[in-house]
Amino acid sequence: MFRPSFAALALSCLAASALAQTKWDLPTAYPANNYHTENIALFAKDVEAATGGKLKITVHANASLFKAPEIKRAVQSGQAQAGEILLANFANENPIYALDGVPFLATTYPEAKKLYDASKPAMEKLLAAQGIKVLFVVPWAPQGIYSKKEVASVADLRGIKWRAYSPATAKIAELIGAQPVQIQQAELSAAMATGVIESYMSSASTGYDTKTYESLKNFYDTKAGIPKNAILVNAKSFDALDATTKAAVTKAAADAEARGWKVAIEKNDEYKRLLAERGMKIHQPSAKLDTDMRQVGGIMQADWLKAAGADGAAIVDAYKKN
Ligand code: PCA
Repeated sequence: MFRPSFAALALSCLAASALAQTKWDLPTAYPANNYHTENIALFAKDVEAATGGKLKITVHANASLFKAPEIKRAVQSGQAQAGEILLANFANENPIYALDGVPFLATTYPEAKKLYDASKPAMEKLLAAQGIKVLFVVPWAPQGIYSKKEVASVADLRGIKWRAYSPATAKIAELIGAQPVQIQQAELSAAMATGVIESYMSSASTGYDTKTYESLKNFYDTKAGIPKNAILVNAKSFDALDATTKAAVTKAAADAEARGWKVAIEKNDEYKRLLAERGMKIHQPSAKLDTDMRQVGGIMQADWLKAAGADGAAIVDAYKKN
């Protein structure tokens, strides 16, 4: 009679659990030491621990698997089971994605959270129609302006080369008369070093991650809005999981969202301090620069409302009421 040895049994168990393991790739466009990526890595670790290794999520940082604008399509088509996107990058697909890129609509974290809550159902519905489920959403820091030269008003930005990362940041350039160049964060350091750009709008964290202080010396803390990243999963990949694995993913995602907002808020001042330590001049915008930028925001808010129609107006009303 065949009696399997303990070793053989152990081996076959191992083989069975290896077979039962599901593997997801999760591309992101930001560096491994950015708080968004660190938060995603913790999410992956939590999922692996909670499922006893049944679901393994591999995070691919710094646009190494897909470039920022390609990640949404990769998740939609299942080329990657999961991925992180900057919602505002997809403004041209639907105005709902553009909402947090509209300057001065939400300038503080509590406002950004309210704007998120107001837009969440519409955003999730839109993505669900494309076969995508939202796992969690985490904010960047308030957007300021980096510039090689000192800037007293937007007139000082006229004609200069301005890096844009989204349709909204390109539109800002157009409205202030700067020359927009679309460059994703992974290529930003090189673009600055070679003089392809002289200014851009982004967060203190991106300035730090890209060593902007080596090329541009001024940061104007305009707090022009708080864009967000969303971590997405292909709905079919999610639906293929068993119930306990699904529950583990959902729980880890909720934890990651809460942790991500907390860390984002805590790190904003730290990033500005780190920039200053490395030679960046952190300026409060002059009254004129602030007024000029708010004027740009007003135009873009009106444009957004026009593009987003009654559904958009309802979201903004709900946001302003809360
Ligand atoms: N950093 C990203 C998007 C928004 C932000 O703060 C970037 O500059 O690409």
